[in-house]
Amino acid sequence: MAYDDLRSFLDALDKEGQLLRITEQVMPEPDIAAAANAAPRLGEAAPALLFDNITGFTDAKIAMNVHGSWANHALALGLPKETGTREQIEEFTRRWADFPVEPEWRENPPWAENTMEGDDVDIFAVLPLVRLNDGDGGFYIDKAAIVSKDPDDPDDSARQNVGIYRVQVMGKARLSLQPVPMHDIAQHLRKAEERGEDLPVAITIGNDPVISIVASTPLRYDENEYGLAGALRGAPAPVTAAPLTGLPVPWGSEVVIEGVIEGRKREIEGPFGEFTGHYSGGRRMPVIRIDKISYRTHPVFEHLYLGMPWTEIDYLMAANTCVPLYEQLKADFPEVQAVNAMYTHGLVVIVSTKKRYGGFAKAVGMRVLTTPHGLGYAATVIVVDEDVNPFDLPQVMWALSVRMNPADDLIRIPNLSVVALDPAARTPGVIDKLIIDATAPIAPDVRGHYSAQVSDLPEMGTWVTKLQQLAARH
Ligand SMILES: [Mn+2]
Repeated sequence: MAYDDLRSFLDALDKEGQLLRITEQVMPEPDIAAAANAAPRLGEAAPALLFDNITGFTDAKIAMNVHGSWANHALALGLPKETGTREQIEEFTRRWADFPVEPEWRENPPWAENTMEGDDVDIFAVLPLVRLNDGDGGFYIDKAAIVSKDPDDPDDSARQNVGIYRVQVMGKARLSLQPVPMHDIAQHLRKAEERGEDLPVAITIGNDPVISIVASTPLRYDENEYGLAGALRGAPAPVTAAPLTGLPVPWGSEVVIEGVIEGRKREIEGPFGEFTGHYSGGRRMPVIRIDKISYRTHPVFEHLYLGMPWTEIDYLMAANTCVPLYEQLKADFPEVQAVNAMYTHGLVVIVSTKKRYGGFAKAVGMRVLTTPHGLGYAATVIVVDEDVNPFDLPQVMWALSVRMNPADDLIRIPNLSVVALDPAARTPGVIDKLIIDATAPIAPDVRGHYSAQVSDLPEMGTWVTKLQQLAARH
């Protein structure tokens, strides 16, 4: 089942009992964010929230927590809502094999219904903006898919980019944006500024659920996000040309904002409560001039609460971080079995692998650091053997307990790149990275005094069944 817009997905969530319509009147602050903060506390089947009765607004609709549970993530991929975490990642991996699927160009996008341009632009008249955490420096748009082209090669669709970056509202026609240096839009902006140009952008809000997933996936620079969307949807992603910039944008968005990142200008942006569970302070960031806004009548403003994990972003960026890392590692090291990079945006990565020879696991760990994800995240890499499931944290703790000797198995590499948002770095953006080899040494790396490993008794499986039957009768 492929959803072409947010509304059809919200309807599907509703039918599945995965959407709560909050019809009682609420305050824009703090109710919207507090409810979205609360939603994931309801467990692995937490619902999306749709608010349509907000004090001070007429006809405003705000959707929160749309991807904020494993049940909703499954439905976004067209899977039954009961699908387990590991199964969702395995299915994501299977669909990756179809990547890329060329997008489908469509006419007459629903967001062409209403427009404002030039001096008439007023973002406050389109979006019911609300602040998220109580220390935020202003209104944010933090779940928009932002489209840009490589200024040196604008016709190469592989080098186009669709990404989610945090955007602060600075005025009725003015935004600021945080382009993390490891992300593709930062390369687009650098090239534009080297040419002395502005960078045209389209900021698309309220997208079909797969767009949000691909826009937050750590693809290689020359991989097209719509191509992944087609593979994940099992149908080409519907796109259309944005009216002012011609940028390829999702056909089904609620709102499309077009403008430019103004070259070589910076303004103070922040603070903002981030995925690290900490505020990032104010920093000088690029600014956007809005030239045109197109929007559906009474658009649904899709917004995302983030803070102390787990929140919606942790579900949104779990499978889509694990799978590309797995594929990129596997290309060099077919021995790699699985990758778990779902904790705090993959600042910690756990890899299970077979080994060719002594020292091999450490090489796998080093390779993680040079992937697109590793360049900005992956501060700690834990490598475990193939008999350890990296998604089973008690097993990972066992590997750390008995297969890791701090004398030989900790590799610390100084001064590597990391997102400036990582609060642990001494200098923002630079950190020492750690590879923990929690695999058992093999020849010629002969260390430790490992005797034969204790394995489950052959009769254990039969006894599991027997005990379950006895317990059921009890
Ligand atoms: Mn990209």
